[in-house]
Amino acid sequence: SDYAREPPRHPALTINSKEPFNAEPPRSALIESYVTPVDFFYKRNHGPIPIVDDIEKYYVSIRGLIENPRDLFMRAIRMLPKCNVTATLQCAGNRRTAMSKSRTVKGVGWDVSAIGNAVWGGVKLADVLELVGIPKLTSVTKSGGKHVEFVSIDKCKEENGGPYKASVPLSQATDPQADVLLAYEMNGKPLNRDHGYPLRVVVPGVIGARSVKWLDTINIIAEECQGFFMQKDYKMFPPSVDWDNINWNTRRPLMDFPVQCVICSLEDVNTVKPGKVKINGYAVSGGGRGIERVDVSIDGGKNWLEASRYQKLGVPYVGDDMSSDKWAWVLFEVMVDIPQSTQIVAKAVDTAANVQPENVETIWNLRGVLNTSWHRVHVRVGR
Ligand code: MTE
Ligand code: MO
Repeated sequence: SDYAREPPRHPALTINSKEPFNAEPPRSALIESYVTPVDFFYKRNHGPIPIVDDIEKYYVSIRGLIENPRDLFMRAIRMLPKCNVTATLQCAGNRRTAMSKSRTVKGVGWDVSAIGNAVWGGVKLADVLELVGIPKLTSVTKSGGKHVEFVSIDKCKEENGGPYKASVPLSQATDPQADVLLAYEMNGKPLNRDHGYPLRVVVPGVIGARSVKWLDTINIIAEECQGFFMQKDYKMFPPSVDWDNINWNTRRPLMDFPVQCVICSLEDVNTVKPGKVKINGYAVSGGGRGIERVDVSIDGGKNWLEASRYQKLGVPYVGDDMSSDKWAWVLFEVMVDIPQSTQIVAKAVDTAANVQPENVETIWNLRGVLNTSWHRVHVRVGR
């Protein structure tokens, strides 16, 4: 079958769908380190994992509304200045299972671990586009190009057997500060097959769906990509829209993800001994916005304590561009005293003062995307 040559995977992953392979680590694995080990990084696919055997023959075609189309071999890509960007990738479907409990949604179920933080090594897309004659900070080319489309070599049934694709605005692609990468490394090692070998896009601060793996072609186009995953998926609809009255054209493709925060040190439900319990988790926001605050409640949201935040272990998180990784999550930690069985809640505030919605019902949507409601876990106190 098409799935006969899938790569090996860590047995501790929870498999949410086998073919295509979709899996996430136990939540506890996410808080063991700031940088998520590749084995424990969630895997989100829409088809079989492609095989690129001959790296010497592999190249990316750059074409479309540009003067000088060009095929870039790995050798040429590696000659550009190398950048390492620490960025959190999060699937828009993270926490979908919890949303489906309020009302059924369509999509692969995920607990809270469709997210990971990695050091991506590669070249800036802005430098690559400069090679083909598009200057930095360009929002439209002479021939009318306004978007940059990434086309993969994989095959998805949603594209009728065609490749996965997505686009970002040219202004973002040519902005060196936006840190859009063509990455060939993850955590200092060559990308593995699951994560896009030999080359993938990483769009920091944006839902994972735009970070196209196994890159084949870069198209400079006038309108945003018309592919399935841009136009018929990964959009957020109001709670009133259902499958019989949906009009996909009324909504924009999701890009930046909103502020998110999750408790990872407890499953729902865990039993703890009465007394001190350490609460740990992650918090992250999109668009390069930092985390201003993480609040934790041990009485279901009546009273709150502020958690401490860090990126590097033992170094308090400051949240300015100089001393923190602006595209990366922060881990949080707070000691609480739990005398009796209760509901523990966490919520974050980002540096633009955005807050999370209290209840999932108010943000329910039929595709089950962007569940950023307050994260709640029940603890039973026992012995
Ligand atoms: N790129 C290709 N070619 N095919 C895919 O199915 N899935 C996207 C994105 N890029 C996908 C893709 C989605 S929805 C997400 S969330 C991320 O890849 C997941 O990246 P990861 O598997 O490296 O964690
Ligand atoms: Mo995703």
